[in-house]
Amino acid sequence: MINPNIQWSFILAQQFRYLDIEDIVICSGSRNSPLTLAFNDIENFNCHSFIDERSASFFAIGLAKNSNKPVILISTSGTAVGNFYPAIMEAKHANIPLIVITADRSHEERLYGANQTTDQIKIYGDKVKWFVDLATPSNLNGVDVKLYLKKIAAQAYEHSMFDTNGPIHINFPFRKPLEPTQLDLTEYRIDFKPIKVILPEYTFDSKYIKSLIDRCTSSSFPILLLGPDAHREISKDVLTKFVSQLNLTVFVDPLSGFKSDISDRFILNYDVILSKHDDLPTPDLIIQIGMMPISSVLQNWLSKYKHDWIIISNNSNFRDSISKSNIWYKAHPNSFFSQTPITSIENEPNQSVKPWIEKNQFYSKYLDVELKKYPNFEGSILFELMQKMTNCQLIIGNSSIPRLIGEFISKIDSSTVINSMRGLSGIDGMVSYSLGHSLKFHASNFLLIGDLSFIHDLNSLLFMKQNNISMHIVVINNNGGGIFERLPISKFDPPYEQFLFHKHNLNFENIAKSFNIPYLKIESMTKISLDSFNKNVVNNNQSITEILTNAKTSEKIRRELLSNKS
Ligand SMILES: Cc1ncc(C[n+]2csc(CCOP(=O)(O)OP(=O)(O)O)c2C)c(N)n1
Repeated sequence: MINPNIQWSFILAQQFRYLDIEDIVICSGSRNSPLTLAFNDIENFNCHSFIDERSASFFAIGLAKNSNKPVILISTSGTAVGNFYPAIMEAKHANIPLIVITADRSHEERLYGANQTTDQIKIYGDKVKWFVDLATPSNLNGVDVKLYLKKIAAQAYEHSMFDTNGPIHINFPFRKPLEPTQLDLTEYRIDFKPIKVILPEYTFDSKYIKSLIDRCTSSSFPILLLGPDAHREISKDVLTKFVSQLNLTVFVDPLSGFKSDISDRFILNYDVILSKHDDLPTPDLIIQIGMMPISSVLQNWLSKYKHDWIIISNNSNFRDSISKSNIWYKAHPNSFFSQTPITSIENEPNQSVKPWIEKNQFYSKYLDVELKKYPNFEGSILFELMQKMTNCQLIIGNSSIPRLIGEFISKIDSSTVINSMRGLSGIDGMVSYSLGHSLKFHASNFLLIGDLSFIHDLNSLLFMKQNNISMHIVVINNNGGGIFERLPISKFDPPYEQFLFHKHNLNFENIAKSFNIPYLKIESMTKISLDSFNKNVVNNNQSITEILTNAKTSEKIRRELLSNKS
């Protein structure tokens, strides 16, 4: 006999497959078993199995961000649903397409204290772009169930992908029995005419494009800010063309995914330059692609800025946390600039750019020399490690690591693909996210992460091990939250050490051992330890390297290197 729970799950899953969705992340549970059976049975879905919903959901957004296709995330009812919340927040802020399907009890079983049952209606509030509570599967007479579910899947897809990508939520109630009467599910695999969803592409009226070109060409010192995730919005080829033709100087955020290899007008060292000089030319036009750059020194410098600030972004958040921008082109930068018929060519850098280029080159050499003097400073460690990370994907955790890279790393190999998770800058789910982002990346994957962020997501190591995902995790272990050493609160102890810094004294070797992942401890950065690191990476598909550092000493050196005196 046909079980309607499974039949409905098959129809929904089949329509999703026709919409070219490939990855399904399924969390262990009984109420969602009709969905598990259906998605697992349909050919060409990649189903990933998780025990921890928080880890699963961050893994899903890593996958979705990498493929730019919706990933389906499935859970049972109850607290399992709540564990998706942080990743849904991240997906909303970072515009990641995610289709969350939570199993629930049928409508008549809710609200009366049934086990593992809570109010799941609109549980994610406005963090999701669209919500639907489905009808409970049954043999509905006179209702076209196929059409009903195909339309649900089509709308879910559309909302997750248009006009900005984001998370959506389908609550799916099931009445027992949840299992089929036989193992063979052939009778559920039905053929049907799917709904096609064709999404529009924006084109901009040429008068707006022309006005941007005119604005750039009449400016004496236009700056392009490439913020975090800019590489998701514009390709290197398109960027290279319009930067040189519009004579832009480019300030490159460490998480933008871009490096200095495009032209010498790409300024990576603005943190150290601005820390030491306050007399450099200021821009008279700013264009921003990607999120607001993370550097607080840069943000301070720009807080006095008074001219036009243009944001080009398809993101529905107005990406200006310092309230300086006054023009927003709601466009995907790549298609916007691909449409741009640029004619004005002025390849010689103007007078305002020259001092910036000189300082950028000077500090690139300066940092190379200075960092060598302090081998155990966290900035120097990142410098040395990043020299070794080529032809790979490098995912950068949150907290001090991206800031130190911005401040001290002046060269990143052009073969290194940089990624991060910056929607809300959480320290949660970072390892899981990296595993999702790396699953389909066919080269070495590295994650640079702080110790507290690593501890936050230890459950992910189970999935990493079981699925043999290629990943080398490098934990910069300063035995607490080193970032807080930068703040005035670090002088207020107690409560600082216990409640902010949070010393843990954990033994990471034992943790690595319990997951059977190759482990290396580096107590001091020497040539020998770097060679061991290389060997470990070359010989293993996975590894955990723990590098011991001292947060207070590192912060002292950091300040010295950035101060006017050095
Ligand atoms: C989920 C979440 N909880 C708390 C914070 C606040 N927070 C920001 S950085 C940080 C400490 C991170 O420490 P670690 O990962 O060791 O990196 P380090 O600061 O040493 O670079 C904390 C707790 C956050 N960003 N996200």
